Amino acid sequence: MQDPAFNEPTRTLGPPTGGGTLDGDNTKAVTLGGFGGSITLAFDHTVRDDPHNPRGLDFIVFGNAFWSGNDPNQRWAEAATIEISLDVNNNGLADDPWYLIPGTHLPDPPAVWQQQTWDDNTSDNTFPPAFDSWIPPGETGVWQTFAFRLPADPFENSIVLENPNGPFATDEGIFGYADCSPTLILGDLDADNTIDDETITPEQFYTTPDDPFTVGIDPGSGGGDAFDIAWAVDPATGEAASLYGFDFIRITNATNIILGPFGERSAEVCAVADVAPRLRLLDSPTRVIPENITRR
Ligand SMILES: [Ca+2]
Ligand SMILES: [Ca+2]
Ligand SMILES: [Ca+2]
Ligand SMILES: [Ca+2]
Repeated sequence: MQDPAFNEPTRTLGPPTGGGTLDGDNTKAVTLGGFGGSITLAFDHTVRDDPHNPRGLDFIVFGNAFWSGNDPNQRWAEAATIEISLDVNNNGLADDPWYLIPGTHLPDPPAVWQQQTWDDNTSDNTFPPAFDSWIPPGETGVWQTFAFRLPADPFENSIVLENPNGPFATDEGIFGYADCSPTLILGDLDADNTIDDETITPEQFYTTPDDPFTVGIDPGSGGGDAFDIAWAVDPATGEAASLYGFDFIRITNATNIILGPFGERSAEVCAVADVAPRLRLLDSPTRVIPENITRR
């Protein structure tokens, strides 16, 4: 895009910089580019499908989405699909099978596997892009990108991503995709864009997942879109992947739309976090047996 730093993939490493519910913060954002644009990231450890994680949610992807008019049922959002892969052959390379999180709107992934052809001849409008600044770094000539395309309704037809459950819904109708939910400002424990805890660290704040099934952001969560490893499926068969964890994550722009002056609709990624397991309370006795109390 216009700002070359938007294409700098190392920006996705480390914690996000939250913009809150009213605006996205782009200081750490990487744009995925047009349809099929993707980024693949590696963890230095296997992210586990850990039953101690809150609500069983194992990882969080942070983008620059925000609420339109501060209404959580109307999101400025550019959805991206999530695929995860376990380093089965233990060679440190992402050369193992990929599994898709289908989310709410990809019931039959093979039916929506699509390609987009691009070329670097911006004056010929047979293929996009139409501007030199949109050509991804390193691409020349003609190239293709691929993705599981999200349905036009609700992802492409309207500028704001509307909750299919209605304007006053409390149940979230769209989840399982990246860059749909705001990243809160560090220390804002109740999603009102004012800081409640000056001392909380990014490592604490941005590892507490929001409940993706309910509208709005849970108290204490730093926002973002949270995922359960158990949601992953083999995209060819729909069978559960049954992964105990993953080492690699691929995030792919899954909408194909060019919005006049806004340019390509492209998802942004600011960070990915392994959820912190819920801390166990101190193990201690839970009751006193009265008849056995002895005092001196
Ligand atoms: Ca899980
Ligand atoms: Ca490997
Ligand atoms: Ca607050
Ligand atoms: Ca939520």
